[in-house]
Amino acid sequence: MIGRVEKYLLNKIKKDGAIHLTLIDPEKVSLKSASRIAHEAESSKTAAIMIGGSTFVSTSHLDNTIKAIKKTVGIPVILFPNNVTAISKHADAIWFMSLLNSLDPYFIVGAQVLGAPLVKKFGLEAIPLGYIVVGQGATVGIIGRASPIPYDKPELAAAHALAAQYLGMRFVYLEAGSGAKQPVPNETIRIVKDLVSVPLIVGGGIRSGEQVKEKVNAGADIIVTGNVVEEFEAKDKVEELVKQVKWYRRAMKRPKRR
Ligand code: 1GP
Repeated sequence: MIGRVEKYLLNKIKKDGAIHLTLIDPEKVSLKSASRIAHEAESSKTAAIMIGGSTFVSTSHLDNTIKAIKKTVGIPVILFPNNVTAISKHADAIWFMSLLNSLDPYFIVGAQVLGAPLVKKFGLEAIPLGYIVVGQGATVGIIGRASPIPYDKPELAAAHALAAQYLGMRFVYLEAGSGAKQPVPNETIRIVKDLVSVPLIVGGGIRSGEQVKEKVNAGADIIVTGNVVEEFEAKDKVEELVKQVKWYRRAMKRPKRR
């Protein structure tokens, strides 16, 4: 069943052409800066806040971070978990994700089996997501025991994405890894987007408005940025990134030349 947060994301993609989400890693920020970043990102029109990182963070710090963020923003807060310890009852929804190209069944379905009853108990909205690690894989590739899909094999990324769709996952995420030197190539995005019809999320190593424009033009429906927003003034940076999503929207609406 499609819940409130998922409907909100889908409507926003439909209306705006593509959207931007701000990822906050609770391990890297204090409560004060988490709530400041979220507030500034919201005022710069990011569509939702994602909470997660690749390594362990104490559950109480995770809970407190989300509570601090929820006090300052009205947009949805969505969990982006790396394990069962990253589930908090204070969020609005959870990307219920499977790392499709992990070599370890724990990250494909094991953690999900352990986490599902907790998601139910907390009343969290679960949004099914096929998660695919590409390129160098970065920390998430190591922790998730992934066999990252090389950038010169875009057709393999597309086959994984299509399998996710056929398995009933309603979003696909192409992940280059947090802080990746090279974000997901535009050509990979284009090839994946041509094959699948579910919304496509792209993240990892995206740092500039220009890159956002390229990724959205290639077919990304959702752009996720984390590092760059934590490093710079969140307001200015998110404004720069969201502006490019809007640029695309305007370009889409421009009447075609005959
Ligand atoms: C990581 O895709 C996200 O899981 C975002 O990556 O921190 O490099 O923006 P960055």
